[in-house]
Amino acid sequence: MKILITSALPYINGVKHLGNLVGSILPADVYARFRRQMGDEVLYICATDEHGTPAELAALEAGQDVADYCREQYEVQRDIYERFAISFDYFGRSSSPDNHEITQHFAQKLDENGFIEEREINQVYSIDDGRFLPDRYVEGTCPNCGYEKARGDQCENCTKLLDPTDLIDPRSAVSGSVNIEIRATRHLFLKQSALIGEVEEWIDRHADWPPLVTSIAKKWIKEGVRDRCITRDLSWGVPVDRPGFEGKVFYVWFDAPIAYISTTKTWGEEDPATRDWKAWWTESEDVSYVQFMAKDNIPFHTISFPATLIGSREPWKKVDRLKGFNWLTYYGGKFSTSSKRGIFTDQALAEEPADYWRYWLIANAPESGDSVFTVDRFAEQCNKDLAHTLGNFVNRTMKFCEKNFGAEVPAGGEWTEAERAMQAELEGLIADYTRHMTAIEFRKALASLRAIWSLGNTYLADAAPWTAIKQDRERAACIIRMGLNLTRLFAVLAWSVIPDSAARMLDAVGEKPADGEVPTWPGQDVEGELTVLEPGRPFTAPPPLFKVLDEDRIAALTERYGGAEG
Ligand code: B3M
Ligand code: ZN
Repeated sequence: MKILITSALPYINGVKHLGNLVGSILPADVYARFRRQMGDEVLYICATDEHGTPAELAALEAGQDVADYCREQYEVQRDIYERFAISFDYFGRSSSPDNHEITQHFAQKLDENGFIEEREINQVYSIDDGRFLPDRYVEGTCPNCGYEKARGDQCENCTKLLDPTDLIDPRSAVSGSVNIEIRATRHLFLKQSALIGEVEEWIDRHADWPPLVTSIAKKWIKEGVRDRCITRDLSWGVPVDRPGFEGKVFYVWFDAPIAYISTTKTWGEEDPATRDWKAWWTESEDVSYVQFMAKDNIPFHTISFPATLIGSREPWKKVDRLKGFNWLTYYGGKFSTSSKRGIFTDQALAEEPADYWRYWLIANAPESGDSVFTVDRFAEQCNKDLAHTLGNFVNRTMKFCEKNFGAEVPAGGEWTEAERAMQAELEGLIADYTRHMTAIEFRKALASLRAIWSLGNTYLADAAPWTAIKQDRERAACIIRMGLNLTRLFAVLAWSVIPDSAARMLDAVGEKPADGEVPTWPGQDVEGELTVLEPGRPFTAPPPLFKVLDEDRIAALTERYGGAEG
């Protein structure tokens, strides 16, 4: 099966926080890894979302040319995701030449098919800046609450939605100039109203979508989907190739989802002989397309982007499964990029290894509701599950073996009822885990994974090789051989979530996959899985896999990031 996976494109305006990570890129990565382990042909595509007002504003604030700013920030984000072990097949940029080309292609097709209309609208023009100002580039006093720094789209103080013309004493946010006026300007509108019937029919064919997704899409439709202005008076973006539209670009939300397609094209063109990029994007049963995103992005992916695809009257692949996330809160409040509240991805990596964050975030993914990050919760769960359960199991097994049998899988002894009972229970747990991963239910999946690790510990505690060794060396050998085989199996099962630790475990038992390969997901034959490591196979006990985050460490993290209201 071919599985196309995309995660919402991270905005270019600065390093993302943990809430962003768990809302799209990280779960997409875990799912991509899992499907590769299942033997599926996976293509995981993502890119930075580089156009629009926030990019321009961030560049302005950084005192940089916007193109330079984006180039630098792209590298910063790319590097962070690499350090988080995100296994993109390609991580591109929405500002790429391919995205320019394909965005213009869609605009042309939509126009040919009668879904684009030119309309004249009134917009704020700054005479001193020599440009039209998008709503949020206009600042002034809020007519509702008197706040002096209200933006043209919304007052941050009282949250009232505004039009720039509502503001008292309006001025340009770019230069502060008050020399501004309203001017008529022509823009392109996508006639979503003419496409919404087909979009709704398509949504109705997806009865299997999660309720969060369907209810958000339906709510939008019920509130009335209006034609949407898809051009802007900005210089940074995909230019509109049309007389009279010089100096205008497409709206960021028009070109950003198209970057899923164009980034796939860029990937394909790296090796056209083996990579048929178009096959991934042509409507067919051979490809299953799964998207990951936070819930605020759902309307764009269930309505606007499908309208673009459908309106082209070309057979583009549309999403089959859409996984939406609620919010991860920071001590119950919002993670916030603008007020730098929360833990950002670069900070997280500077504090603890990627696997700790990956594990905690996926175990607590905000699936059925919001979930809460606190340093205490993070430390408590990493300690309990990673250090005390998984780490201790591996450590105890290998240390005991080294001491009593040497650094190789010991021979002797036969399985007893204890091994058979454990295997039967394990089979059930692996089946649960596989089912939840297939259903993209991460919290349930990780509960199964934890249960699998605990089963190993219970088995070891009950079988008690440290007692057995005193009377029956063969029995102890059998238990430890099982412990080593469980270590391998635990690593295979955890690979998608904590890839670095899993690789170290596999390396220890001589089973680390070659570069570009992945450990195969266990099949029906669990007994076979538990006897892969045969007697005589050497191993190298790794240093402890996980450290305990002790009180000092927790205090230090709390002081740096702890819930003080930002
Ligand atoms: N850039 C996500 C956001 O920053 C937005 C996603 C685009 S996906 C095509 O809200
Ligand atoms: Zn206000």
